[in-house]
Amino acid sequence: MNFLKSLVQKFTGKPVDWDELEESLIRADLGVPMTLRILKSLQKRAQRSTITATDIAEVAREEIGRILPIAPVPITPLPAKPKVLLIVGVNGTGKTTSTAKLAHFFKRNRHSVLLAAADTFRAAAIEQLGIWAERLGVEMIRGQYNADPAALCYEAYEAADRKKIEFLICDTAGRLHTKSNLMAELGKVLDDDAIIFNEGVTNAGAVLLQIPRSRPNTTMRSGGGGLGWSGGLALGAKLAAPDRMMVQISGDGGFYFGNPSSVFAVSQQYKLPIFSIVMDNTGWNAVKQSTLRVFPEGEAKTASEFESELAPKVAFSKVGEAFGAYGEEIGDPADVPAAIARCLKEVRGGRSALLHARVTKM
Ligand SMILES: Cc1ncc(C[n+]2csc(CCOP(=O)(O)OP(=O)(O)O)c2C)c(N)n1
Ligand SMILES: [Mg+2]
Repeated sequence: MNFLKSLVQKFTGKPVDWDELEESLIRADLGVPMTLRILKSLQKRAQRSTITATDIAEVAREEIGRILPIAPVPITPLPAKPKVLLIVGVNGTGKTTSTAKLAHFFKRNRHSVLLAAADTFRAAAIEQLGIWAERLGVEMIRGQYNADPAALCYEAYEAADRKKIEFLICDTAGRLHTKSNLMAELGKVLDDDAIIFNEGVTNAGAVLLQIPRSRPNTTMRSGGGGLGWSGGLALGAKLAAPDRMMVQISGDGGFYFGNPSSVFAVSQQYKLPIFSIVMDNTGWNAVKQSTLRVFPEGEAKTASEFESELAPKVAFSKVGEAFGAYGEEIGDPADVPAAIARCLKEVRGGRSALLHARVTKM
């Protein structure tokens, strides 16, 4: 374990600084309860003798061992279809290496394995897994960078099923997914009375799943397939219920159909402040996905050209600003909570806010 090695290095040849140790353990992603257990056990030892770096590693190993199951459940294949192992975790925790280790383990036990390089985000991730696949002599399904990882996993599953492979291991990207993060943060701060106009298309699920609604009539979807309704509807609702927060959420494509300049002009003229969010995935993902469903191996896929990209350099928030609204653009999950707070403050203060969020690319 690398983190144990680095712990030993850090604490060798000096008296233990408990605060520093606590911080190191937390930083190693052990979590608060495990960190406290390790510290407690070490402090008990410290009453008897001086703690060294080796003690730290030993106790950490012991305490971690204690929470692992005594008899691990063996991973066995399913009777007639591939068993899927989806490897998830934050950056730098060894997902790709673990994928390779698992593949090696299964192969050694005479099982068939297929790998899916579903980390289509991090530079060189696909090649890194490719090297492992080659060394281990297992097949790997790869896509292009920025390709939809879910579509790739689906494709890999079909291949595994067709070839009667027992285990499919999908290596995924370790980054935070902005759209879920964004909606989860919004879900935390909206009150029960706020009304959500969910015009998301392929990202509609993130809105539905992450914003809890406990009261009736506080969330709306379109009754049909036509896009462009959410801005106008949010304005109308604000007219009917001036004291409630109206949150319009759409994709970049849907946003265009809603005549946003008219929406913000009306909002300004009639003092109807709403909170609008554009989940910008750089295009019409629905169009791309439906093309792939009809022609999974078609020309469009081969050329990676779906004619569904929208202008990549649009500053959507400026459309709102042109009509006196507050505008902001974000792309980093870390900026989400503060940006939402600023927007809500503006809306409560009487002017609309338009948050342009660059989410996971289609
Ligand atoms: C008025 C209107 N024009 C065209 C369509 C066809 N259409 C369905 S989904 C879609 C793309 C939507 O893009 P976006 O809002 O960015 O959502 P994403 O697919 O990227 O999740 C289009 C053009 C429609 N539903 N309504
Ligand atoms: Mg889109």
